[in-house]
Amino acid sequence: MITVHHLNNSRSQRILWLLEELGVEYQIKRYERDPQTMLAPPELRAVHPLGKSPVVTDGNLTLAESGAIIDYLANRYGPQLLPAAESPERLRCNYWLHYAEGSAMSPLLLKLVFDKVESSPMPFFVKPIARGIAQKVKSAFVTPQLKLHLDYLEGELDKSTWFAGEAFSAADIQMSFPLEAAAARAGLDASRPRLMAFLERIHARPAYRRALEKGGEYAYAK
Ligand SMILES: N[C@@H](CCC(=O)N[C@@H](CS)C(=O)NCC(=O)O)C(=O)O
Repeated sequence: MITVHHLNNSRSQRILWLLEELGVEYQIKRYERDPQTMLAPPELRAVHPLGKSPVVTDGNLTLAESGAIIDYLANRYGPQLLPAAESPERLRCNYWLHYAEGSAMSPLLLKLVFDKVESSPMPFFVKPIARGIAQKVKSAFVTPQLKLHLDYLEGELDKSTWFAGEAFSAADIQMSFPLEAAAARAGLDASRPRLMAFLERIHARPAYRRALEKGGEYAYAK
């Protein structure tokens, strides 16, 4: 039996969605973020040393890292979510499985961190310095990088309906999280209509809705 170690409001939501798309039986083990630090609880480290979500166990196998998990589950249980082996679409699918976490998430994470620096309570005499540094990093690096990635992604969805081509695939599930995060907190809006239409399309999928019901709190499904 597949077990998804699922943290509220997190990337593991996309694993639940994948499994709903595949129609495979699975169980969920739930973990709650610490409301102050937003970190996962220490119990998750008993499953994988990094203690991050998602982690999936399947028989004797324990697997972390969303892209690797999606690749494994789609190969093992759902070839229908992978383009034909050795096709150009398969290469594209593989590209997005890596790109989502390897490239797209970096500026999003930096934005989260520097927004926190700006808004965190601190002694009054440090505040202007901390704010100044955060704003400088954001304006010189983070905001232009976010724009670069979002413009690129908008252009990619002009070439094909879904990320790997004309068919919905595992790539779209993996790409959902950076795009949902960008819409929630990094300025993705109606000025990029293809990306917004992508989010609308995935949010309307019955499997996505079922995964939401099973997963519980998930702030990014707007
Ligand atoms: N690149 C990893 C990132 C894993 C990750 O950072 N997960 C977050 C949830 S979105 C997490 O567990 N955060 C809580 C923590 O770091 O304690 C993946 O895609 O699986």
